[in-house]
Amino acid sequence: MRSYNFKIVVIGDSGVGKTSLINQFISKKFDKDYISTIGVNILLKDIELEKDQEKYKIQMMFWDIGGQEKYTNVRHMFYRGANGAIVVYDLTRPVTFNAVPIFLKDLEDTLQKKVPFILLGNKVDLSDMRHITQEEGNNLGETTGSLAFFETSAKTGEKVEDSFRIIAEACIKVASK
Ligand code: G3D
Ligand code: MG
Repeated sequence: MRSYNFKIVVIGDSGVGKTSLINQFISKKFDKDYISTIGVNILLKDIELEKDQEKYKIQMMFWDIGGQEKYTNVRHMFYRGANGAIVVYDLTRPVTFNAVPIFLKDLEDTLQKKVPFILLGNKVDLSDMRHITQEEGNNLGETTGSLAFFETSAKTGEKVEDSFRIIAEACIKVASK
């Protein structure tokens, strides 16, 4: 069985549900002191995947930025060494949708390369408050080059597992090239 460690950064405006999505998906949490000093949470989850008749053991390390996004040097440190990204907006708040290309540009400018990412429109359970249609989300996913687009709910868990597995598979693809 082949083993990999992947660093996945979770980005998007404040309040879109980044922390809630990771909490919905993960099993372990670590290094609280480190976290509070730099405003970053690092959370681990081990998963097993089978792809092209090969088994993989993957440690996914999710980096969740706290309230320090406004500091350029914190952001740069946060992004460094990322294997993949999960970009999140809140489908009830257009301002968070419009921020997606800005987050992606910042990530790619910092890393000086493209990394695989998925786009999530979160809070799909709040259907009465929706402001961004699924089609708009899909289109944004296509124009930005995301591997996949999902509408998720960190509250009900809808599509959370599916989307996190896709980013793991994409990282394997890149790593085994
Ligand atoms: P962030 O880490 O991106 O800043 P959080 O976002 O995970 O802290 O979530 C911000 C708020 O949105 C939280 O509410 C959280 O419970 C809520 N939230 C996150 N995801 C969902 C979702 O899918 N559906 C609904 N209904 N709410 C969600 P509070 O009230 O604690 O600020
Ligand atoms: Mg958070």
